[in-house]
Amino acid sequence: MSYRTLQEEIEVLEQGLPPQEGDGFIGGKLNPNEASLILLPVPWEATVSFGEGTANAPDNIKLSSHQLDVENYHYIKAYKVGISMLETDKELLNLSNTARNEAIKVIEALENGKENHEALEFVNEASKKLNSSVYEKSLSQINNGKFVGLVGGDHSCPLGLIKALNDTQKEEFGILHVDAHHDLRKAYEGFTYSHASIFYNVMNECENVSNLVQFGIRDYSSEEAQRLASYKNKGACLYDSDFQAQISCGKSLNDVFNPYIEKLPKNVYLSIDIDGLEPLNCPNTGTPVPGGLRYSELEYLIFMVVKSGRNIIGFDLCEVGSSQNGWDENVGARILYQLCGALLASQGKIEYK
Ligand SMILES: [Mn+2]
Repeated sequence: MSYRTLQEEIEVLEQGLPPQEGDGFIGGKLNPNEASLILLPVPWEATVSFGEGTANAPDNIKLSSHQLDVENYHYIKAYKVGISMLETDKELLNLSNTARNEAIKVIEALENGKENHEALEFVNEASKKLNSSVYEKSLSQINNGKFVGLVGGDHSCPLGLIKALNDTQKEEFGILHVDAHHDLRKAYEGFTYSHASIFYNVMNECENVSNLVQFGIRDYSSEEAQRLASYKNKGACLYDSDFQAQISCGKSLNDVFNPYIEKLPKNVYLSIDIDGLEPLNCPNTGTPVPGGLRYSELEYLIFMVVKSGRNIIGFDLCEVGSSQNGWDENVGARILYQLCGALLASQGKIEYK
Protein backbone atom coordinates (compact mmCIF):
# COMPACT_ATOMS: atom_id res chain seq x y z
CA MET A 1 0.00 0.00 0.00
CA SER A 2 1.36 3.40 -0.96
CA TYR A 3 0.77 5.93 1.76
CA ARG A 4 0.13 9.65 1.49
CA THR A 5 1.95 12.39 3.32
CA LEU A 6 -0.21 14.48 5.62
CA GLN A 7 -0.23 17.31 3.08
CA GLU A 8 -1.38 14.99 0.28
CA GLU A 9 -3.96 13.44 2.58
CA ILE A 10 -5.49 16.82 3.44
CA GLU A 11 -5.64 17.80 -0.22
CA VAL A 12 -7.35 14.56 -1.26
CA LEU A 13 -9.87 14.59 1.60
CA GLU A 14 -10.76 18.22 0.98
CA GLN A 15 -11.46 17.49 -2.68
CA GLY A 16 -14.25 15.25 -1.42
CA LEU A 17 -13.84 12.69 -4.21
CA PRO A 18 -15.32 9.22 -3.62
CA PRO A 19 -12.71 7.00 -1.91
CA GLN A 20 -11.39 3.95 -3.70
CA GLU A 21 -11.86 0.42 -2.47
CA GLY A 22 -8.48 -0.10 -0.83
CA ASP A 23 -8.54 3.25 0.96
CA GLY A 24 -8.51 3.44 4.73
CA PHE A 25 -10.78 5.04 7.33
CA ILE A 26 -12.75 8.03 5.90
CA GLY A 27 -10.95 7.39 2.60
CA GLY A 28 -7.59 8.19 4.10
CA LYS A 29 -4.26 6.62 3.15
CA LEU A 30 -2.02 8.48 5.54
CA ASN A 31 1.40 7.16 6.48
CA PRO A 32 0.93 6.13 10.14
CA ASN A 33 4.22 7.88 10.98
CA GLU A 34 2.57 11.21 10.13
CA ALA A 35 -0.62 10.60 12.11
CA SER A 36 -1.50 12.09 15.49
CA LEU A 37 -4.03 9.35 16.12
CA ILE A 38 -3.63 5.68 15.26
CA LEU A 39 -6.69 3.46 14.94
CA LEU A 40 -5.80 -0.10 15.90
CA PRO A 41 -8.13 -2.72 14.38
CA VAL A 42 -8.64 -5.82 16.51
CA PRO A 43 -10.51 -8.59 14.64
CA TRP A 44 -11.41 -10.70 17.67
CA GLU A 45 -14.51 -12.48 18.93
CA ALA A 46 -13.32 -15.66 20.62
CA THR A 47 -15.75 -15.52 23.54
CA VAL A 48 -18.90 -13.93 22.11
CA SER A 49 -21.97 -15.47 23.72
CA PHE A 50 -24.75 -14.80 21.23
CA GLY A 51 -24.55 -13.13 17.80
CA GLU A 52 -21.29 -13.51 15.85
CA GLY A 53 -19.67 -11.20 13.29
CA THR A 54 -17.94 -8.46 15.27
CA ALA A 55 -14.44 -9.74 14.35
CA ASN A 56 -15.07 -8.33 10.87
CA ALA A 57 -16.15 -4.95 12.26
CA PRO A 58 -12.82 -3.12 11.80
CA ASP A 59 -12.73 -3.83 8.06
CA ASN A 60 -16.48 -3.27 7.67
CA ILE A 61 -16.33 0.05 9.52
CA LYS A 62 -13.36 1.14 7.42
CA LEU A 63 -15.29 0.44 4.22
CA SER A 64 -18.48 2.01 5.55
CA SER A 65 -16.60 5.15 6.59
CA HIS A 66 -15.98 5.91 2.91
CA GLN A 67 -19.46 7.38 2.74
CA LEU A 68 -18.83 9.81 5.63
CA ASP A 69 -18.32 13.47 4.98
CA VAL A 70 -15.20 14.49 6.82
CA GLU A 71 -16.70 17.67 8.28
CA ASN A 72 -18.17 17.38 11.78
CA TYR A 73 -20.23 19.93 13.68
CA HIS A 74 -18.40 19.75 17.02
CA TYR A 75 -14.88 18.83 16.03
CA ILE A 76 -13.25 21.00 13.39
CA LYS A 77 -11.34 19.21 10.64
CA ALA A 78 -9.99 16.33 12.71
CA TYR A 79 -8.41 14.80 9.59
CA LYS A 80 -5.99 17.73 9.35
CA VAL A 81 -3.83 16.45 12.20
CA GLY A 82 -3.71 12.95 10.79
CA ILE A 83 -5.77 9.85 11.53
CA SER A 84 -4.44 6.52 10.30
CA MET A 85 -6.07 3.13 10.69
CA LEU A 86 -3.55 0.30 10.65
CA GLU A 87 -3.99 -2.82 8.52
CA THR A 88 -5.95 -5.65 10.13
CA ASP A 89 -3.74 -8.37 11.60
CA LYS A 90 -4.82 -11.49 9.69
CA GLU A 91 -2.96 -13.81 12.07
CA LEU A 92 -5.04 -12.45 14.92
CA LEU A 93 -8.21 -13.05 12.91
CA ASN A 94 -7.15 -16.65 12.27
CA LEU A 95 -6.45 -17.18 15.97
CA SER A 96 -9.84 -15.66 16.81
CA ASN A 97 -11.57 -18.08 14.43
CA THR A 98 -9.73 -21.09 15.88
CA ALA A 99 -10.38 -19.97 19.46
CA ARG A 100 -14.02 -19.31 18.62
CA ASN A 101 -14.45 -22.94 17.51
CA GLU A 102 -12.93 -24.11 20.79
CA ALA A 103 -15.13 -21.68 22.74
CA ILE A 104 -18.23 -23.19 21.11
CA LYS A 105 -17.12 -26.62 22.42
CA VAL A 106 -16.79 -25.12 25.92
CA ILE A 107 -20.25 -23.55 25.77
CA GLU A 108 -21.86 -26.71 24.35
CA ALA A 109 -20.31 -28.79 27.13
CA LEU A 110 -21.66 -26.34 29.73
CA GLU A 111 -25.12 -26.54 28.21
CA ASN A 112 -24.97 -30.31 28.65
CA GLY A 113 -23.84 -30.02 32.26
CA LYS A 114 -20.26 -30.98 31.38
CA GLU A 115 -16.88 -29.28 31.17
CA ASN A 116 -14.29 -29.23 28.40
CA HIS A 117 -11.06 -28.27 30.14
CA GLU A 118 -8.84 -28.70 27.11
CA ALA A 119 -10.89 -26.35 24.92
CA LEU A 120 -11.24 -23.87 27.79
CA GLU A 121 -7.50 -23.78 28.31
CA PHE A 122 -6.98 -23.19 24.59
CA VAL A 123 -9.36 -20.21 24.59
CA ASN A 124 -7.82 -18.68 27.72
CA GLU A 125 -4.32 -19.03 26.27
CA ALA A 126 -5.48 -17.49 22.97
CA SER A 127 -6.98 -14.55 24.89
CA LYS A 128 -3.65 -14.00 26.63
CA LYS A 129 -1.96 -13.89 23.21
CA LEU A 130 -4.53 -11.32 22.08
CA ASN A 131 -3.92 -9.20 25.18
CA SER A 132 -0.16 -9.17 24.75
CA SER A 133 -0.46 -8.45 21.02
CA VAL A 134 -2.73 -5.44 21.66
CA TYR A 135 -0.47 -4.34 24.52
CA GLU A 136 2.71 -4.44 22.41
CA LYS A 137 1.09 -2.71 19.42
CA SER A 138 -0.41 0.01 21.62
CA LEU A 139 2.79 0.52 23.59
CA SER A 140 4.91 1.01 20.48
CA GLN A 141 2.48 3.65 19.15
CA ILE A 142 2.27 5.44 22.52
CA ASN A 143 6.06 5.44 22.81
CA ASN A 144 6.14 7.01 19.32
CA GLY A 145 4.04 9.88 20.66
CA LYS A 146 0.77 8.71 19.08
CA PHE A 147 -2.70 8.54 20.55
CA VAL A 148 -4.39 5.17 20.08
CA GLY A 149 -8.05 4.33 19.49
CA LEU A 150 -8.98 0.66 19.28
CA VAL A 151 -11.60 -0.73 16.91
CA GLY A 152 -12.96 -4.12 18.06
CA GLY A 153 -13.88 -6.87 17.92
CA ASP A 154 -15.70 -7.95 21.02
CA HIS A 155 -15.35 -6.09 24.29
CA SER A 156 -12.47 -8.25 25.54
CA CYS A 157 -10.21 -6.48 22.98
CA PRO A 158 -9.17 -3.26 24.77
CA LEU A 159 -7.47 -4.74 27.87
CA GLY A 160 -4.04 -4.51 26.21
CA LEU A 161 -4.53 -0.87 25.26
CA ILE A 162 -5.79 0.10 28.72
CA LYS A 163 -2.80 -1.69 30.25
CA ALA A 164 -0.41 0.12 27.90
CA LEU A 165 -1.93 3.44 29.03
CA ASN A 166 -1.78 2.22 32.63
CA ASP A 167 1.95 1.61 32.23
CA THR A 168 2.80 4.86 30.42
CA GLN A 169 0.57 7.60 31.85
CA LYS A 170 2.17 9.78 34.48
CA GLU A 171 -1.18 10.45 36.15
CA GLU A 172 -4.10 8.22 37.01
CA PHE A 173 -7.07 8.10 34.65
CA GLY A 174 -10.77 7.29 34.82
CA ILE A 175 -12.87 5.21 32.46
CA LEU A 176 -16.14 6.36 30.96
CA HIS A 177 -17.91 3.19 29.85
CA VAL A 178 -21.06 3.06 27.71
CA ASP A 179 -22.70 -0.36 27.47
CA ALA A 180 -25.93 -2.28 28.05
CA HIS A 181 -23.89 -4.48 30.42
CA HIS A 182 -21.60 -3.86 33.41
CA ASP A 183 -18.98 -6.28 31.99
CA LEU A 184 -17.90 -6.94 35.57
CA ARG A 185 -18.14 -10.73 35.64
CA LYS A 186 -15.25 -12.63 37.18
CA ALA A 187 -14.81 -14.83 34.09
CA TYR A 188 -17.89 -15.80 32.10
CA GLU A 189 -18.57 -19.37 30.97
CA GLY A 190 -15.08 -20.05 32.38
CA PHE A 191 -13.36 -17.61 30.00
CA THR A 192 -10.94 -15.48 32.02
CA TYR A 193 -10.78 -12.79 29.36
CA SER A 194 -14.41 -12.79 28.30
CA HIS A 195 -16.11 -9.80 26.70
CA ALA A 196 -18.31 -9.83 29.82
CA SER A 197 -15.30 -9.47 32.15
CA ILE A 198 -13.38 -6.60 30.64
CA PHE A 199 -13.83 -4.15 33.52
CA TYR A 200 -13.41 -6.78 36.20
CA ASN A 201 -10.00 -7.42 34.63
CA VAL A 202 -9.21 -3.72 34.17
CA MET A 203 -10.06 -2.88 37.78
CA ASN A 204 -7.93 -5.82 38.97
CA GLU A 205 -4.93 -5.37 36.72
CA CYS A 206 -4.60 -1.61 36.15
CA GLU A 207 -3.63 0.23 39.32
CA ASN A 208 -3.60 3.66 37.64
CA VAL A 209 -7.29 3.45 36.74
CA SER A 210 -8.83 5.74 39.35
CA ASN A 211 -12.48 4.92 38.70
CA LEU A 212 -15.09 3.46 36.39
CA VAL A 213 -18.20 5.45 35.41
CA GLN A 214 -20.84 3.53 33.47
CA PHE A 215 -23.78 4.63 31.28
CA GLY A 216 -26.61 2.76 29.55
CA ILE A 217 -26.49 -0.32 31.77
CA ARG A 218 -29.73 -2.32 31.67
CA ASP A 219 -28.95 -6.05 31.66
CA TYR A 220 -26.85 -7.31 34.56
CA SER A 221 -26.38 -9.94 37.23
CA SER A 222 -26.46 -9.38 40.98
CA GLU A 223 -22.80 -10.46 41.08
CA GLU A 224 -21.95 -7.52 38.84
CA ALA A 225 -24.08 -4.94 40.67
CA GLN A 226 -22.50 -6.04 43.96
CA ARG A 227 -19.03 -5.85 42.45
CA LEU A 228 -19.65 -2.29 41.28
CA ALA A 229 -20.93 -1.38 44.77
CA SER A 230 -17.82 -2.96 46.31
CA TYR A 231 -15.66 -0.47 44.37
CA LYS A 232 -17.30 2.25 46.52
CA ASN A 233 -16.23 5.68 45.23
CA LYS A 234 -14.17 4.05 42.46
CA GLY A 235 -17.35 2.91 40.73
CA ALA A 236 -20.47 4.72 39.52
CA CYS A 237 -23.30 3.84 37.19
CA LEU A 238 -26.11 5.81 35.61
CA TYR A 239 -28.44 2.88 35.01
CA ASP A 240 -30.50 3.24 31.86
CA SER A 241 -33.79 3.07 33.79
CA ASP A 242 -32.66 5.91 36.04
CA PHE A 243 -31.50 7.90 33.00
CA GLN A 244 -34.82 7.38 31.20
CA ALA A 245 -36.78 8.28 34.36
CA GLN A 246 -34.87 11.54 34.84
CA ILE A 247 -35.29 12.52 31.18
CA SER A 248 -39.01 11.65 31.39
CA CYS A 249 -39.36 14.07 34.31
CA GLY A 250 -38.02 16.87 32.13
CA LYS A 251 -34.38 17.03 33.25
CA SER A 252 -31.85 18.14 30.67
CA LEU A 253 -29.10 15.87 29.36
CA ASN A 254 -26.64 18.29 30.92
CA ASP A 255 -28.20 17.94 34.34
CA VAL A 256 -28.44 14.17 34.13
CA PHE A 257 -24.97 13.48 32.75
CA ASN A 258 -23.01 16.17 34.58
CA PRO A 259 -22.82 14.58 38.07
CA TYR A 260 -21.31 11.48 36.45
CA ILE A 261 -18.84 13.39 34.25
CA GLU A 262 -17.77 15.25 37.40
CA LYS A 263 -16.73 11.96 38.99
CA LEU A 264 -14.03 11.52 36.34
CA PRO A 265 -10.48 12.82 36.86
CA LYS A 266 -8.63 15.08 34.41
CA ASN A 267 -7.63 12.16 32.18
CA VAL A 268 -10.31 9.92 30.75
CA TYR A 269 -10.41 6.78 28.64
CA LEU A 270 -13.65 6.16 26.71
CA SER A 271 -14.89 2.62 26.20
CA ILE A 272 -17.90 2.40 23.93
CA ASP A 273 -19.76 -0.87 23.51
CA ILE A 274 -22.20 -0.11 20.72
CA ASP A 275 -24.93 -2.09 22.51
CA GLY A 276 -25.13 0.83 24.97
CA LEU A 277 -27.16 2.47 22.19
CA GLU A 278 -30.74 1.61 21.33
CA PRO A 279 -30.82 -1.59 19.22
CA LEU A 280 -32.11 0.37 16.23
CA ASN A 281 -28.57 1.69 15.95
CA CYS A 282 -26.94 -1.72 16.40
CA PRO A 283 -29.44 -4.44 15.41
CA ASN A 284 -26.69 -7.00 14.72
CA THR A 285 -24.51 -6.47 17.79
CA GLY A 286 -23.71 -9.64 19.78
CA THR A 287 -26.10 -9.07 22.69
CA PRO A 288 -28.69 -6.38 21.83
CA VAL A 289 -30.92 -5.15 24.67
CA PRO A 290 -34.05 -2.96 24.37
CA GLY A 291 -33.73 0.58 25.74
CA GLY A 292 -30.43 2.44 25.77
CA LEU A 293 -29.03 5.76 24.60
CA ARG A 294 -30.07 7.47 21.41
CA TYR A 295 -27.26 8.19 18.96
CA SER A 296 -27.47 11.92 19.64
CA GLU A 297 -27.37 11.35 23.40
CA LEU A 298 -24.11 9.41 23.04
CA GLU A 299 -22.73 12.14 20.79
CA TYR A 300 -23.57 14.73 23.44
CA LEU A 301 -22.18 12.63 26.29
CA ILE A 302 -18.84 12.41 24.49
CA PHE A 303 -18.94 16.14 23.74
CA MET A 304 -19.61 16.91 27.43
CA VAL A 305 -16.31 15.22 28.33
CA VAL A 306 -14.48 17.49 25.88
CA LYS A 307 -16.38 20.59 26.97
CA SER A 308 -15.58 19.89 30.63
CA GLY A 309 -11.88 20.39 29.85
CA ARG A 310 -10.90 16.78 30.47
CA ASN A 311 -8.30 15.02 28.33
CA ILE A 312 -9.33 11.94 26.42
CA ILE A 313 -6.22 9.75 26.43
CA GLY A 314 -7.55 6.83 24.38
CA PHE A 315 -10.72 5.00 23.44
CA ASP A 316 -12.25 1.85 22.08
CA LEU A 317 -15.35 1.07 20.06
CA CYS A 318 -16.45 -2.55 20.33
CA GLU A 319 -19.18 -5.04 19.44
CA VAL A 320 -20.25 -3.45 16.15
CA GLY A 321 -22.15 -6.17 14.26
CA SER A 322 -22.11 -7.20 10.61
CA SER A 323 -25.25 -6.40 8.65
CA GLN A 324 -26.55 -7.12 5.16
CA ASN A 325 -27.34 -3.48 4.45
CA GLY A 326 -24.30 -1.98 6.21
CA TRP A 327 -26.33 -0.13 8.86
CA ASP A 328 -24.46 -1.32 11.97
CA GLU A 329 -21.14 -0.46 10.33
CA ASN A 330 -22.47 2.92 9.19
CA VAL A 331 -23.40 3.88 12.76
CA GLY A 332 -20.09 2.45 14.00
CA ALA A 333 -18.07 4.51 11.51
CA ARG A 334 -19.85 7.68 12.62
CA ILE A 335 -19.25 7.03 16.31
CA LEU A 336 -15.63 6.23 15.56
CA TYR A 337 -15.14 9.55 13.77
CA GLN A 338 -16.82 11.37 16.70
CA LEU A 339 -14.39 9.64 19.06
CA CYS A 340 -11.42 10.67 16.90
CA GLY A 341 -12.59 14.28 16.89
CA ALA A 342 -13.31 14.27 20.61
CA LEU A 343 -9.89 12.90 21.53
CA LEU A 344 -8.03 15.32 19.27
CA ALA A 345 -10.10 18.31 20.44
CA SER A 346 -9.69 17.38 24.11
CA GLN A 347 -5.92 17.24 23.57
CA GLY A 348 -5.87 20.69 22.00
CA LYS A 349 -4.90 19.34 18.56
CA ILE A 350 -8.01 20.76 16.85
CA GLU A 351 -10.73 23.29 17.65
CA TYR A 352 -14.21 22.40 18.80
CA LYS A 353 -17.48 24.23 19.15
MN1 LIG B 1 -19.48 -4.64 26.72
